[in-house]
Amino acid sequence: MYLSRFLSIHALWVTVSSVMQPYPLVWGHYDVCKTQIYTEEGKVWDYMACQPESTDMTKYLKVKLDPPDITCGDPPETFCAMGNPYMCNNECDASTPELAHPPELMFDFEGRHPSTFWQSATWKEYPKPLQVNITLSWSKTIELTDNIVITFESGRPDQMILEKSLDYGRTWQPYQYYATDCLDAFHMDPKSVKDLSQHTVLEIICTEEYSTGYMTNSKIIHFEIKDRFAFFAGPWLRNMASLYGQLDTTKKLRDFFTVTDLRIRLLRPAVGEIFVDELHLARYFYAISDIKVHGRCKCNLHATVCVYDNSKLTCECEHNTTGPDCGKCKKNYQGRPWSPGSYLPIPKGTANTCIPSISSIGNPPKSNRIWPNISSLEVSNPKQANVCDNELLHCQNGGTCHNNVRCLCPAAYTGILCEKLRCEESGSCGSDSDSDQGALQRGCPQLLLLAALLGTASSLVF
Ligand SMILES: [Ca+2]
Repeated sequence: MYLSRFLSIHALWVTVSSVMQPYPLVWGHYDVCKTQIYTEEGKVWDYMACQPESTDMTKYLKVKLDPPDITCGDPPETFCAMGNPYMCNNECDASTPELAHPPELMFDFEGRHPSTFWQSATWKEYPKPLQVNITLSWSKTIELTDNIVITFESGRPDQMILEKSLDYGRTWQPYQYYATDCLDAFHMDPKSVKDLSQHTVLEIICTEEYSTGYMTNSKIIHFEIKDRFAFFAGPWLRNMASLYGQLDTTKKLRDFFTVTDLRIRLLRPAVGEIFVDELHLARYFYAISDIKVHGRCKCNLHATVCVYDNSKLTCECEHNTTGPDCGKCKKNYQGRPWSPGSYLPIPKGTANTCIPSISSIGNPPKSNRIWPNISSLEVSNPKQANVCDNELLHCQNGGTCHNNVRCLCPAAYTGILCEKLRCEESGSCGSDSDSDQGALQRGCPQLLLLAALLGTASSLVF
């Protein structure tokens, strides 16, 4: 009986929701690019910002090793057992499938025992450094949505750099340094992501958290995407509106999570002691069983589908846009300059569709601004650039845009776009004793509903 009542309520909700179009049934996912609505002029399309779902991006990458012949087994060699450095009769032989450790074993399905893994040659040329670059290429800009996780089968390296490229491998920037001794290896003070803040979230740090020696049990290295999101969306990523607001207004932040390639630079294998044991150099090598990279194609909020065809990812562009990233207007749709979609206003964003060219009326209208140009994350000094306007970047919750540099928020709200409840900052939301009850009653239920809806998606979809 309860089930049938639930189903009828659910059916009613679906009916009400359909009538209430244009909002898609699920808010905050940006999974619909357009929907038909009824207006006084009849049926018309309503366009909204949209993006592909977050997915396992290792299915679409190409892997390259440098030096190319660094994988063990050609010629066959022996190495010491993991965890027992004095049992050195294990064999790696590239020509025998059971004894081979090729690079693709870093990306196969891991769930059986024992793990499958890639393994390098051993450090037999010591003291010449044993260094390996592992490059992962997508030939497409992608946006990372979850932690990069590298699982070692050997000890975690004493020194390693994770790097990223935004231009298909032409130039590289460090993402994070990893070392047992940051000062010694990279002349950097050790830090962890927890030491960062909203204002320093883009800082490149060296961490000692993941490099503790040869014999430790933990084999995992993270690059912490979610901890960085949490500076804006809260520890459980509930306040995604705030994160979306920041990603929209701060190009540098968005670019930080965007890559075309990643490069893992293994600079010194796990030694775990002060001196390298020169009599047993077969103890030292790199072995990786799994690499996880979650993300989505970057389609500038103009597509929900990204197809993999001929070993290449391409956005299926909507909103009259075209190009691998939907980065320009289609021919005959250049009536105004191309612009990416916007996450704001929540929940369905702004599509910024390309409109038909007006070839008969001279020059097309010029847009004042296409993308907000905040040059740093110092949002406490918003005079640096446009923060809001009345077209693309709306102040939320009844805030008004003041000279394009800041939102004037109602008393109950705060944040760069008035997206945050002031009571959240003081931790008094929902408290009966809160003096600003009126504001609470107006604001909290609406925001909590939004937070709940977004929260269901936050584990996978950012
Ligand atoms: Ca594997």
